[in-house]
Amino acid sequence: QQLSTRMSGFDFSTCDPEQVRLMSEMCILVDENDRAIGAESKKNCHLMTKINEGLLHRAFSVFIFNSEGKLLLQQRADEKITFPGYWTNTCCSHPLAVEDEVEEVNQMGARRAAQRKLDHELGIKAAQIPLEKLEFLTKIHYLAPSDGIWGEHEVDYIFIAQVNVDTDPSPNEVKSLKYVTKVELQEMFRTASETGIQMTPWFRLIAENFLYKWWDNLDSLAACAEPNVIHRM
Ligand code: DMA
Ligand code: MN
Repeated sequence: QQLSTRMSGFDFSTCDPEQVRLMSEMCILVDENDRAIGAESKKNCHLMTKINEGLLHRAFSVFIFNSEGKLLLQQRADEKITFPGYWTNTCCSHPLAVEDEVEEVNQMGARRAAQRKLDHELGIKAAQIPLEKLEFLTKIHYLAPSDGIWGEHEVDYIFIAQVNVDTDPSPNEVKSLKYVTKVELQEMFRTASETGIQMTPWFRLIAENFLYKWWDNLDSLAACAEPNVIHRM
């Protein structure tokens, strides 16, 4: 234990072993214009000390709406090392520095990563979310601390799909799921400080700046897309 603490600079000994293992996945490092410039472990990409040195990585955020127009939210598992127990959009993670997931044409790498994590986190099978069913909206560059040690600094690819899915969440990824209307989500954000419900910073940013406009246009999302823009928040 002491050895692992010394080697990693962080004591993972009380953490969920799978979440610790996932910290060695290799994320894609990018510059401010989302040009791939290398690869770095998920752990280093999310350490505030490294973020403060300028480390920036590629990520994706998926928003799934059902046929009634309700948004599927997840509460992150307590086992998550960053933002445990927080409520957030349907699914987020990172395309990895592997051949299938670095492909940039038509955002193929990020689409494949999204399909992989929708299954891994939520048990949504790829057949229910074909890659072309993910509507790519835009990219958002943001930085957000989690708890002092950990944080996010990402170029985040935003995807939306309206599809009824079957879910079977992984307990060390997802604590609970729920569908919300626009009014219910606005109420969650508005009352978060009183209810003690924690909402992830990227979800709040996206909600405050983009989400409701997209939500009103689920039938014509292509017209809302800004595929060549990186919004700085
Ligand atoms: C990281 O999500 C991605 C964004 C957009 C915040 P995450 O912490 O849920 O990643 P993972 O599921 O890979 O731990
Ligand atoms: Mn990240």
